[in-house]
Amino acid sequence: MKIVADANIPFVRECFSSVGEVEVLGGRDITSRVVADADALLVRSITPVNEELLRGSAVRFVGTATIGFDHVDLGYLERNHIGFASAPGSNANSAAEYIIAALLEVGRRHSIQLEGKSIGVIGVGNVGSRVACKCEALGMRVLRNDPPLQRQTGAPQYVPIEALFDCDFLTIHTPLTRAGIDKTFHLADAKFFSSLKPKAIFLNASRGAVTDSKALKAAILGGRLQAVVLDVWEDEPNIDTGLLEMVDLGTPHIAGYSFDGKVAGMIMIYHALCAHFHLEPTCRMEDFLPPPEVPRLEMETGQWGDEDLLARVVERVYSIARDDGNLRQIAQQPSAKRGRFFDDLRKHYPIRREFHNTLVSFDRPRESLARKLRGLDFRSDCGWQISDCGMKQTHSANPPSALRPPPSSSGVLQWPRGRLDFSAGCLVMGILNVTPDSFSDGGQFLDADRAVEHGLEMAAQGAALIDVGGESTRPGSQPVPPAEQIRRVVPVIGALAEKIDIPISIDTRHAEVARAAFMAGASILNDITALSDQQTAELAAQQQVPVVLMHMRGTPATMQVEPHYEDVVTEVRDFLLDRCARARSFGIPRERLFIDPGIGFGKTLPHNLLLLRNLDQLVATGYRVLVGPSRKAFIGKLTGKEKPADRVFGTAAAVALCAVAGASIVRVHDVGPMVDVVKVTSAILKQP
Ligand code: PMM
Repeated sequence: MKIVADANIPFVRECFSSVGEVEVLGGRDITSRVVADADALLVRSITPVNEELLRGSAVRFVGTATIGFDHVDLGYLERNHIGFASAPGSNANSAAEYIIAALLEVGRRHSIQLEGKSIGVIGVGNVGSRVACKCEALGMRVLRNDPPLQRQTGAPQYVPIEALFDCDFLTIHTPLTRAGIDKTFHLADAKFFSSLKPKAIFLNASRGAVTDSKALKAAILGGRLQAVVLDVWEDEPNIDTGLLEMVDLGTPHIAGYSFDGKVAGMIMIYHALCAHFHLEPTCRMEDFLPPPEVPRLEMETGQWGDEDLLARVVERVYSIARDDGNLRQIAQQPSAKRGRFFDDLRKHYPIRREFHNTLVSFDRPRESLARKLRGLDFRSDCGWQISDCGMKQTHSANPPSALRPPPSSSGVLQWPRGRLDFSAGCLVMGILNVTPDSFSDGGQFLDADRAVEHGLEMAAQGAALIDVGGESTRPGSQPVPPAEQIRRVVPVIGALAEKIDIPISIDTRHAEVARAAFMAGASILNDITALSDQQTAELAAQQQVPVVLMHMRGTPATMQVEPHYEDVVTEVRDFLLDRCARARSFGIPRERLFIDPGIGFGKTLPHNLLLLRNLDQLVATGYRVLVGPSRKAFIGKLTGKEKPADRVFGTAAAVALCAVAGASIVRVHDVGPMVDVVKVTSAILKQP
C-alpha cells in the first residue's frame, strides 16, 4: 500500500511504515500528481482535499490528523466511497492550554486579575468546552454561546451571542462555515466589535476567516479593545503583518500543536486506517511520546498571588511569548518569503508538551493554588503535603454540606453514540449483572431473556443508563475468561440496544469484551481497573466513548486482604487523577472521563465512610464523579442487614449523600427507589 502523508504529522513514517510504503511531503506540496497512485492520504489542515486533488487517483482512504475538516470535501469522498477519518478532540486540549497561556500572559502584561472576570466562549465544542472548564477553574465567570448545540440539546447554559457582549474577554472556538444559519465566516465583523464592552480582550484560535481582519484593525485603532490574541489569520500563510504589529500576542496557527495532541491525532487516524483496510494495528501512542522536558517543577510561593504563580508555571511548560516572538520575525523577511516563513514555523514547531505531564510542587501549601493547578491539569502535590514534610492533609470535619450542585455535575455530555443530560442533577445507572455469582444479583439474570427484561424494567423506572457486566468482582471472586464474558453480555446488550435509547455501559476490564460490547451497542466503558490495560485505553479513545475510571487496590481476589492507606482520600484521588492524565494521553477528552472511588474495592468500613464523607474532594477535581454504594457490605455492617436485598434504605442514605456532594451518577440495583431519592435531593439542591 502507498501512503502519502503531510510531514507535519509527527512519526507518520515510523508509524505507518508498519502498514505500507510512506511518502512524506509538505502539506502544500501534496498535489494530484503525487497522490495519483496512492492508496491512502494523510493530511493536516493546509491541504485542501477535494475533487481537484483526488479525481482519477487510487486513494481509498483519507485521514486528517486534525479536529476540523473544513479543508476536506466530505461529499466528494462519500460519493466516491473513499473512507475518511479525522481526529476529533486530539488537539483540543492543546488549543485550550494555548488560551490559558494567553490569558495568563495578557493578565500579567496588563495587570489584570483573571479570577472574577467574565469570559464569553463562542463555540463550545471540543476546544471551547475545555476552555470553559479551565477558565472556571481559574475562577472566571464563563458564558457559553453555541447556537447549534443549543438547538440540539435545549440546554439553558447556552446563551445568545448578545449576552456575551458584556464580557471582559471573548474567545472564539467555532468551525469555519461560510453559509447557512450558523455561518461563522466574518462572525467577528465591525458590528460585533462595536457591540463589545469597551476595552474588552479578544482572542481567536479557531479559523482566521471567522474574524474580519479589517474590522478588527479598525476596532484596535479606535481603542475599543484592550488586548488581542490571534493564532489564526485570514489568508494564511500570507498574513497581514500590519495586523500582527497591532496585536498583543500573535502566533502561527499552532494552538493545537502540542506534541501529545499531534501524536494522539496520528494514532487516531492510524487506527482508523487499519480498521478501513482490515489490518491489525501494532503501534501505540506510548511508542512515540518521549519523556516530558519538564517532568517536575518545584516552586516557591513567596508573597506571590495564585495567578502570578500559575503564569510562571505555565510559562515554564509552554511559553506563548516565545511563539509570539518567533512569528514577529516575519517582518524582517522579504514579502515574497513571508508565507514560507509562516509555514516553516509550523513545520518546525518545537516539541511542546501538555500540562498534565508536569508535576508541580510548592514549598508551602495553598489549597486555592492546588485547586487551580489541578483544574488546568497539572499534577500537583501542593496543598496536599507529603508526610515527610511533617504536615498532613486534613479532611473536612463536616460532611459536604454546601447545598449547591458543583459545576462538574452540570451540563450535557454528548459523544458520537450517546448523550447524558446532567442539568437536572445526579443520574441513576441501573446495574445488570449477567453473572452466576455477583454479591447481590448473582444468578438472577444469567438467562439472557430475564436480563433483557430487567434492563427494560430499569429503563422504565427512570435509569439514565444501564451498566451490563459479565464478571463478578465481589471480594474473593475469580476472573472470568473474556470469551465467557462476551457470551454472557453480547446478546443482552444487543437486545437492549434495540429496545431502549438510553446509553448502555459495559463493565469490563478486557479490551476484547469491550470491543464486542461496543459492536453490540454499548457506548460507555466502565473499567474497575481504570484503564490499566493499554489496549483497552486505546480502544476507548478510538471508539470515542466515555470511560469510568474506578479506584481499586489489588484484584477482586485479593483486595480485601488487610487494605491499608496512610490517607485514603488523598491516595484515591491522586490515583484517579493520574489515571485521568493517562487516559487523556491516549486522546480521551477530559469531559468523557468519570472518576469513581470504588466503594468496597480494597477498603475497610472506615475507608468507605471517609471516601463518601469527602466525596466533594473528588468532585472538586472537575471530573464528573460516579459512585457505586448500592447494597454493598459496608451498609450491611452498619445496619446489620445480612441479605443485600435488605440494604435498600441504607443505600438510599448513601445515594442522597452522593447527590448532595455533587456526584454525577450513582450506580444502583434498586433503580425505582433511587430515582426518587435523587429526584428529591436534586430538587432540594436546586431550590434557590
Ligand atoms: N461495583 C461493582 C462492579 N462494578 N463499577 C463501578 N464503576 N463502581 C462500582 O462501585 C462497581 C462497579 C460491584 O458491585 P456489583 O457486583 O453489584 O456490580
